[in-house]
Amino acid sequence: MAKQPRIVDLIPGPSGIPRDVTGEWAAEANTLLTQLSSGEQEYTSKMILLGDAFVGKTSLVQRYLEDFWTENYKATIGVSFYTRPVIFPRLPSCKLTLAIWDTAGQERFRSLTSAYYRDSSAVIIAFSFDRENSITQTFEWLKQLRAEGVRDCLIFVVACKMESDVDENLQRRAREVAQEMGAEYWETSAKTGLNVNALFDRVAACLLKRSLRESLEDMRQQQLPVAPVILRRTNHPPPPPKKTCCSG
Ligand SMILES: Nc1nc2c(ncn2[C@@H]2O[C@H](COP(=O)(O)OP(=O)(O)O)[C@@H](O)[C@H]2O)c(=O)[nH]1
Ligand SMILES: [Mg+2]
Repeated sequence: MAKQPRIVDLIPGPSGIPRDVTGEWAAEANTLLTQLSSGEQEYTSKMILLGDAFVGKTSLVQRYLEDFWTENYKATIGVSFYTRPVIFPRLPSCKLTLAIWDTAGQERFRSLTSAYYRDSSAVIIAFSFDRENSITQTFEWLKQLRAEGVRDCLIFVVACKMESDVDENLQRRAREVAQEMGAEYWETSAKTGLNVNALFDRVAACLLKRSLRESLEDMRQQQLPVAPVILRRTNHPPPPPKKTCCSG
């Protein structure tokens, strides 16, 4: 798939959660950047797509990477891996490469794919309303991720195929699921392109900011002054040890 850089300037938040307004985001990221003494910052962050088969994961990635859509279903075998450089015009000295891991949702590939979960910094847990069971299954996918020791990972619960209306109760349920997981909730359509770029831009922006924070933390750790050794000065030599019944 294509590797043209994606230029991220606007980072809208999904409806229903607080917006991470571009201005605020860039201001905070800039502050972090100025605190880092080295100029250029280049990062690679891994994100992974999980979710039941047929919910629309591969189509989402295809739309993001190639702006391409097809009705034809082609099952993902095991794992597919892509990278995409992301450029932030407001932060010209930063570059992020998104490493995108698209996994197969079929049970028979699960043991194969779970080994790829490690070191994920962000996860898209996808579902679609036409496969009702896939909503509850999102918890299973999160469990799988945790079982592989992935803890500190940004979670995005993503509804796919949202070009047509869906049952409001199911929609509410999906929002609750996301809230329970401490995740952002997004509604997308690979078919129409609805929110697809916005979602990946948001993931990239969050990951860049996180990387900047981590770099800053590392730098601070390295610069921590060594705890001073306090030498007690005495004018007199210490008194000789008292004789006890057990000594010399
Ligand atoms: N209507 C509609 N169908 C979609 C959309 N995204 C994917 N599909 C269809 O859903 C099926 C499964 O898609 P795919 O991306 O392969 O799912 P995956 O198994 O989760 O990777 C395919 O037939 C796609 O054409 C969408 O946004 N709208
Ligand atoms: Mg797939």
